[in-house]
Amino acid sequence: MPAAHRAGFVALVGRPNVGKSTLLNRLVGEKMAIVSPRPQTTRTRITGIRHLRRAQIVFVDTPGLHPGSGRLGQLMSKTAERAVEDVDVVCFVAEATEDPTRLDHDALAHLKDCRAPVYCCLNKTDLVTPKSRLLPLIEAYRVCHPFAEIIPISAERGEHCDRLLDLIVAALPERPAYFPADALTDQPETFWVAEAIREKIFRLTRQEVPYACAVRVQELTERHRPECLYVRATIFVERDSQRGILIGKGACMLKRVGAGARTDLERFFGVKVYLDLSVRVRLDWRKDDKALREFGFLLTS
Ligand SMILES: Nc1nc2c(ncn2[C@@H]2O[C@H](COP(=O)(O)OP(=O)(O)OP(=O)(O)O)[C@@H](O)[C@H]2O)c(=O)[nH]1
Ligand SMILES: [Mg+2]
Repeated sequence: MPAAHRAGFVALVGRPNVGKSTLLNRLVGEKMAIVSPRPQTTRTRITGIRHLRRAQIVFVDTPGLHPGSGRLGQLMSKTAERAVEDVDVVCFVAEATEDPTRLDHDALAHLKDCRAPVYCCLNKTDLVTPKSRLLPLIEAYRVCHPFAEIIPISAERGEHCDRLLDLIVAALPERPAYFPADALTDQPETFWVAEAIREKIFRLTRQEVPYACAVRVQELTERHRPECLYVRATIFVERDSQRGILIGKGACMLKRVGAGARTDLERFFGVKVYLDLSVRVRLDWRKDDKALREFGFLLTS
């Protein structure tokens, strides 16, 4: 008897900056979510679909579990909290370098009512030597939640990620695929393009600036003769001073953001990309419900 086909949803949750988006990209095998060394990079629910011969796994990356401040922070927290509802498996991601005596019980509290099996992924094991130093942390996590399993991994290096994938597949229900075999995500291309731009802002600007930015793609069209993808996008900031920083002297910062994003987009789409970027001020947009809706921060349920 051939093994039955399995399919399901898997939420990746955990504190900010623990490597959830890096793990999503690793498990999907494509860069679906942006990654930065700063906490609270991911703002919305991001899906990435992995297709295997006998299984389809829909991974759901989430903003870090964090007591959100401000209207945007609250929406991000809600998104993360809701992600563990109605999924088949939860991966709780934490850092392997964490102090076992100081686990984050607030983040763990979100797993309390979770009906799905929860795998605890201790990420960034490449930073821990010798590996025996992980044992007290594994023990600390073991006693504080009935995890289905605790797995030390390195999302960046790929260590033990295949084993995690096997465990996830085995825990999924038997059912047909949810999405067509070529689907990588259920988000529109414009969202992905906006995120690629936002990633460069997160990597190139400092302090409050990356957090005060939102990106909207107004146009994404294929052009012929010469063959290219034309992208017109606006970066919204909250203040004039932030606009000045983002554009930079002689527009040097905006050029760096654009060049970085264009390289990623050209690699992904396989065609030349013409990126037309502008910066506008939308006063205090993170506190403005109308702007938040326009920029896509709407809870879907
Ligand atoms: N050394 C090491 N660094 C890692 C690993 N996985 C992720 N990182 C780094 O950790 C930082 C945060 O990674 P992200 O994937 O953006 O983390 P996140 O949990 O999605 O963060 P938020 O979206 O802000 O909640 C980045 O600088 C990554 O390169 C790993 O296995 N080893
Ligand atoms: Mg993230």
